[in-house]
Amino acid sequence: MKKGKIVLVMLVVGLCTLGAVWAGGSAEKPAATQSQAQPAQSSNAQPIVLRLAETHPADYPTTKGDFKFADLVKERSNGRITIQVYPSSQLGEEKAVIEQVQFGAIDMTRVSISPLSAFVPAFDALQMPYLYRNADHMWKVLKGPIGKQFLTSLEPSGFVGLCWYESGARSFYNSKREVKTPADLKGMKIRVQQAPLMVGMVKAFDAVPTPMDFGEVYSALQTGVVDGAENNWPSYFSTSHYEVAKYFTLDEHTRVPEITIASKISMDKLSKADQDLIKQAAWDSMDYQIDQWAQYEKVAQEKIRANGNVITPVPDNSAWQKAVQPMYDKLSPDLQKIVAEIRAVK
Ligand code: GTR
Repeated sequence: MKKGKIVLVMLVVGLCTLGAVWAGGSAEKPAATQSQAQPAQSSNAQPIVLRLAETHPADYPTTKGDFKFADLVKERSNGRITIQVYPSSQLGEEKAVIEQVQFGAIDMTRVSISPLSAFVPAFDALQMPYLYRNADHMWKVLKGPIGKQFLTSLEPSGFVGLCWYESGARSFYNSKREVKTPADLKGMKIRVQQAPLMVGMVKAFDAVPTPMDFGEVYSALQTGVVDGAENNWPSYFSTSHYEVAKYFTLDEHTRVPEITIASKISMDKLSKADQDLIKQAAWDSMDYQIDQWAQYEKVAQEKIRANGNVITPVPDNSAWQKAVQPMYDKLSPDLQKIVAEIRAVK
């Protein structure tokens, strides 16, 4: 081969490589060999690798949902699309990860809608305290037209909403004393997710909100930087917060759905067929995650009780509900309308 031809072949190989990376988000290597012997293939046939950030460890039910989602994508694309799940906050804490998803540095993430609401405030309407009658009510909302509308509404903010996951109900826990009524929370320093709504909620209980990353809460509880926090049974257990904050009050003040989102920048690089395949696979992983959640929640609860933690039941939550009522009054008329629609779902 003449020198000029060799340079040309190298150039073509180089361009194909670039093209494939462009086509596949933070995609992987293209097949450089195909430039010579085989006919050119459409960008659809190139391997695509997408990175998904997850804050929880590999055995946590949301992460199991992520793996299920990745398996479905791999299977349905005949191995062409890989979703690499990075558990245990390897790619960063939720707020920073959401920012990176927004500008396309991370392709996907599974997060709580609380930190997401700092970017898309309308999501407050889906996480108001004592909004849902129970988990069934929440799932009717999320799987129905309201939930689907919320997923779609993310696009102008740079995200593509893929699916919802279960996250149980959140309750308060602390290292200081048994909390039986909202008045017992008064003055306590409570860690919250980085979301204005959560800050407002803790203030509504006359406690002192301290927003911080999830990964910092254990040592903050241990060193007394905060007196308490709030979360569901599985997170209280998997983080070992139950070992440093033994008082857990079953006030179940809110159900905050989990969500899987993709970067609009990453998704726009894919064909419409691949986007649809990914969206459907995420949606189809939901029931598996809900089932994993139920199993893990039961085990977490048993282990925490066996550890001797002080678990305080709340048979009548009317005082708790009353404390957060002003938060509803302060919502914008648009969000009040959505809240009314959610409540009307039977
Ligand atoms: C968990 C949720 C995490 C994270 C965490 C927190 O329930 O699954 O994604 O948001 O709460 O409190 O920061």
